[in-house]
Amino acid sequence: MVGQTLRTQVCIIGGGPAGMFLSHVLAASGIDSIVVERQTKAHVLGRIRAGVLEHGTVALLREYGLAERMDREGMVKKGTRIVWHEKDDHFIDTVRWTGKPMMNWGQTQITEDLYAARERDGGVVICEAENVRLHDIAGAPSVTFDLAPGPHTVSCDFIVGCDGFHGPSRGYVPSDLQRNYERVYPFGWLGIMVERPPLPDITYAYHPDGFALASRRNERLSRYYIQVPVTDRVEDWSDDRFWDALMQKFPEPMAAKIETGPSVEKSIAPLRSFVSEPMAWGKLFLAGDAAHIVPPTGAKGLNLAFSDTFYLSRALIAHYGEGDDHYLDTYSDTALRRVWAVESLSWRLTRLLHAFPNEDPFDQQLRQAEYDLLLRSEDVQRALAYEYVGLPFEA
Ligand code: FAS
Ligand code: PHB
Repeated sequence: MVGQTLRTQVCIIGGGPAGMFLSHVLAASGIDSIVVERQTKAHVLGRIRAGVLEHGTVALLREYGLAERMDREGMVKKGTRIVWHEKDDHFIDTVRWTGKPMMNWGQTQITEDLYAARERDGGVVICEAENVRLHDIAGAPSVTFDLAPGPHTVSCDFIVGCDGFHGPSRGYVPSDLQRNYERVYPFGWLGIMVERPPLPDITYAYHPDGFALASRRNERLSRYYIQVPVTDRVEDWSDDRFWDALMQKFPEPMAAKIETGPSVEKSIAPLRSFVSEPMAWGKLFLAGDAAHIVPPTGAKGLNLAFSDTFYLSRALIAHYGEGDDHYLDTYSDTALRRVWAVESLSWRLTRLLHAFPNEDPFDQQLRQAEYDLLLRSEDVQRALAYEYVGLPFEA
């Protein structure tokens, strides 16, 4: 069987937002990379996931020439609203407290622009690669995979695992060194996309019967989520049942403004908090969901993938540019400091805004007390806005 042997500086496993952005940023500094993706390009671009960008992520997309469509069609947002059963709303006003806006722009659109940019710039992105294997990570690393007409090998200086939670890369960190931390939630998010105008603000709703979220993609496309038991299946939820459940979680005047319609996409995402340490071993580096997962309550998953690729690209550019390995040597610790801070925020918002089965009256009183303090303390409001807009990147 005729195989192929390719050579590059950085072999990136996974063509999601983390892998594609890293390849794009490295190319801007003249560093070669090859992206190896298991799925077809159409499959990757068909995914509907995140929709909220931190201030720092927006700045990165602008810096690397990926913002033209975002700045034309994306929606700049001053913050996110929380509505609470039988209590006043709270608006997480990131502009008031930090001077920084956020952006409502879909992960799907970002990934489309990344694939277009790699194609335009002659980037090597290999899709439909099967049986990806990593070799000799502590020495002369290489990656092998199967793709017609035969086995392929990519020899490289470094391997970056951007292959998501279910990808193989994380499994190559020696188990005696690896520490995994996990929390699996007893509920998921049932989300729909509907071709109707959205509410003016992205709005989180706390209701004793569970969490709901009203979000948007553009002026004609809205995204809604409700909390459902982790055992539920999409087929259990007709559109009518979804709208009924969503409406009763929002205060009536706001529910009356929600424009319903047939769903054009419907899916359930399980909720998980997960961190795998270290994020580097030998010549292998992990970035994005390959190393950590946050529940979507804080809208941080995609943004963490971008902060990892910011730190890792800076490190690889210093390595190839000045032969300086300080950032490479400290990448895992630096990235994990931000990961854990964001895990903490995402866990706190998930605990605050979801109804947990088996929670007792003490838990419920704590939740009410936490929200009441947010309503009356400007210091607490400022602190939440500081974390929600996106923590600054470490120098
Ligand atoms: P991805 O998972 O995006 O990319 C990994 C890539 O690696 C994939 O293309 C995969 O096909 C490829 N891969 C896997 N195994 C491979 C192998 N063996 N060989 C080669 N390639 C392989 N975040 C939010 O902020 N808001 C949300 O609403 C939200 N919703 C989400 C819904 C779902 C169902 C999921 C799973 C995540 C959601 N997230 C959300 C988080 C999401 O945005 C992720 O953080 C983001 O996709 C992370 O990007 P990557 O690290 O690039 O990983
Ligand atoms: C979304 O728009 O999909 C979205 C918004 C806020 C979140 C999670 C998802 O916290």
